[in-house]
Amino acid sequence: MKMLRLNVTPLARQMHSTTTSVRSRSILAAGVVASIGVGTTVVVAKESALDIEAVKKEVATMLEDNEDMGPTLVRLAWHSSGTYDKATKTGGSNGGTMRFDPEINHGANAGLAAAQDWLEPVKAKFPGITYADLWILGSYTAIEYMGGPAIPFRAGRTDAPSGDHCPPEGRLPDGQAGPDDPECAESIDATSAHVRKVFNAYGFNDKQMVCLIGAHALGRCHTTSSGYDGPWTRAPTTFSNEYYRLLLEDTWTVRGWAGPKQYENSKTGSDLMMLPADMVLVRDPEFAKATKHYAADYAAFEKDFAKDFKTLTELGFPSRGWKAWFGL
Ligand code: ZEM
Repeated sequence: MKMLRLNVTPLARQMHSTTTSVRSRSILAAGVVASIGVGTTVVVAKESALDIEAVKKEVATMLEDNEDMGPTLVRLAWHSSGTYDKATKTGGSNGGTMRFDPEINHGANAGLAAAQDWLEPVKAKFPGITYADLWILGSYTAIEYMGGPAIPFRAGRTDAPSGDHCPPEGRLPDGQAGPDDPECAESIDATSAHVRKVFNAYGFNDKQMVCLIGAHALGRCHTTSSGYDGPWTRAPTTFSNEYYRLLLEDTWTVRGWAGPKQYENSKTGSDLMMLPADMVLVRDPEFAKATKHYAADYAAFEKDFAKDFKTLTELGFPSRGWKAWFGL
């Protein structure tokens, strides 16, 4: 009996497992039969990489044509994952349920049908990958493309067959909680409590929530989607810790306009924005500790973000131990 040797680096192991698990559903016929240990037979792909690398390349080519898609692809993955509820072990990225009504029509998901459509040509070219996996892989590709960390991808999410599997609305955070005046203490407390409640329900602590919200270095608010308006940073398609630095160093005042309550910078222009939920990252003392830490140390942010975003996007997608290596 031939033993399969697995003396590879951790990153290579991840890539190996993704390759085999995607392949096991898509181009199994191309595989070879191998045996591991006693009496266990698995099919291992013969060629390397269907490949996750080829899918990533396809997404990267799309981003070359329109780099503004990058942040929205990150948001697609976040919203498909941020429906997880640790208490009931429901929701999360497994299932790709945001394809269906009612989830696609949840208020928080406004604008994300377009992001799903962008990935359709990739899905058409690589039908072996599930939507649920493609959305997460798309976000990892975008993060890397925008200069952020390479996040090891684990494939194997399945697509739910219908909207019957959608999670309930209300698990994703709102831009503000509590009284309408975001300057009052009650509103600041209520918004911090809201952010904690939402992220605690996924299983994250204060430092992890601050780290994940650091994704607001990317992209912008669209009045046509959330009603809020504008970018958080001046380099919205570059992964960075600029968001924390701006939160701490600029002066933020409530913007006088007809839209929902949001802040604008007043020290270095009035071209940027913060949500009330962003402002609690400096106004809440515990959150502020993490904000200062990440503003001062990009390497720490990059490292923690890679880890926390992987955790977020694997919520409800349980590790299957050694079997995951072989797509079982
Ligand atoms: Zn966001 N986010 N988010 N976020 N988000 C928006 C856009 C983006 C909150 C929120 O209300 C909003 C996380 C956490 C939280 C991104 C990533 C991540 C928008 C604007 C709003 C209103 C949507 C629009 O109009 O298109 C709140 C309240 C959060 C927690 C308290 C986490 C965590 C994220 C990833 C890890 C990204 C990349 C965008 C930009 C999307 C784009 O299309 O440009």
